[in-house]
Amino acid sequence: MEIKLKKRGLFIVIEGIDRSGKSTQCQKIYEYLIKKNEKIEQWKYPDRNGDIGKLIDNYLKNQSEKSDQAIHLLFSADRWEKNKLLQNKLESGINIVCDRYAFSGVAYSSAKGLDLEWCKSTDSGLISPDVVIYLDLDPKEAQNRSSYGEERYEKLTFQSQVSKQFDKLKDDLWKVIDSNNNNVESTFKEIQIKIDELLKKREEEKDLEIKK
Ligand code: 2DT
Ligand code: MG
Repeated sequence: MEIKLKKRGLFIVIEGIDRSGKSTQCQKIYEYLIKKNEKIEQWKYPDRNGDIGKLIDNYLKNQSEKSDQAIHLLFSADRWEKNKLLQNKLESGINIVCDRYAFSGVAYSSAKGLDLEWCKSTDSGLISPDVVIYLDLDPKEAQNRSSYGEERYEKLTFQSQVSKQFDKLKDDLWKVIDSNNNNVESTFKEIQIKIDELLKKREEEKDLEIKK
């Protein structure tokens, strides 16, 4: 009998419109898993420091123009560039909590009128997350939060459209959390329940491997 104790890392994606509290909750998840002695890294898309991410950053800051299709492909390329690294990390047991992923890619680009299926197709084959935590926020509420409006997409009409597109992507993998109350702790409590569930499931899978 071969004993396989290798634990695959969890891939946790946080999604939502701008100012929905994703970065704050990513940090909370990170701290929570550190406390549990888990290996964990925080990732973020777009990765504004990378070669492709720099082009995206200029576009978001209105310092350059791109066609809707070209910017969509750049966002997608940014993910493909790191897909292998992501896979290696997960396989070596590192958990990854990621602020935005391909779901943002599809929601934001299709909100401009690009075909939903075409938007999805460019990310097809990327690693799938174990869960998509969606922080549900009324776009009108988002407007009142700090630093809103600094970047290209931060306008009420556009964010409302993005929110509608996100609704079309929700499936069984998603855990939707109402974050309109702006309460960091109560939002995190709900996330924690989901994470505990995933950790437990992974432990059970590991036990099964040993018994085989
Ligand atoms: P942040 O505000 O989180 O830095 O995001 N976006 C993001 C896309 O249009 N497509 C994508 O694939 C991703 C990952 C969402 C910057 C903006 O970029 C948008 C907001
Ligand atoms: Mg933003």
